[in-house]
Amino acid sequence: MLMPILQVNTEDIPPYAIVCGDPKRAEKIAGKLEDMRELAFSREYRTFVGTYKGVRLAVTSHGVGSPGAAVCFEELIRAGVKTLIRVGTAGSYHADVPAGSLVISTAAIRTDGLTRQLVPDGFPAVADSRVTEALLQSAMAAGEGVVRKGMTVTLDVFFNGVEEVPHQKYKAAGALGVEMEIAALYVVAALRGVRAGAIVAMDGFADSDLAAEYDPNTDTVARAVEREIAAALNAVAALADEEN
Ligand code: R1X
Repeated sequence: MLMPILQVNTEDIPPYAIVCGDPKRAEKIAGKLEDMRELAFSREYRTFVGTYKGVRLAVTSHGVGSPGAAVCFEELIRAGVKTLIRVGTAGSYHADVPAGSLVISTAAIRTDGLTRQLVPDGFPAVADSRVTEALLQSAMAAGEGVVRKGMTVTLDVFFNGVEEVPHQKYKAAGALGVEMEIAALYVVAALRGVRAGAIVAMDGFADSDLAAEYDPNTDTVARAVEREIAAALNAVAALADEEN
């Protein structure tokens, strides 16, 4: 069956998928696969399939923001994906988790509008614990650099308007950083009974006092993205190994 938005056929989609915002990053991840082929490039959703350490997986870009990303997650799941890992970027709240650090998101604070229209207030957006553990292990093995796990915030806002985003409160409550899609991933995965996890490379500081130096296009961030890609691919291999 053809998925209407991703434009991929169900029979081509394996049970594992790595998802990322940027179609160019999807291509970069796909470049590390054997027997790789591109299935479709529809809107912001670019999908590849291939094999890593003997495991078939899909790689799809989901664009920026929860509503569009949720379309991607939903169609991948309808097509047969059972494990989704987001490989993304996020802004940090903590000086000791600077640009170049990796964070594995155990849960997302739901400040987005999308999940409010899917589930009631109080419904948690949580990662699968086994996927989280596999990501942590593989991230620590993926080279030098800070690796942390903890809560992240999912916002809809990227550029501020006139309303204040309460970053200081999220930080005080224990969030490590902020991005724009993980809550959608965890809620859609929970609703559809599949497992999901996420790893993000910190690309600067979201906190207002530290945000002045924001530049996501640095070598430091590029190296962290390489590490998180390796971590996600090896997590997929480890998770598939456990199932065999
Ligand atoms: O998740 C956020 C969004 O997709 C992080 O980076 C993007 C915006 O640059």
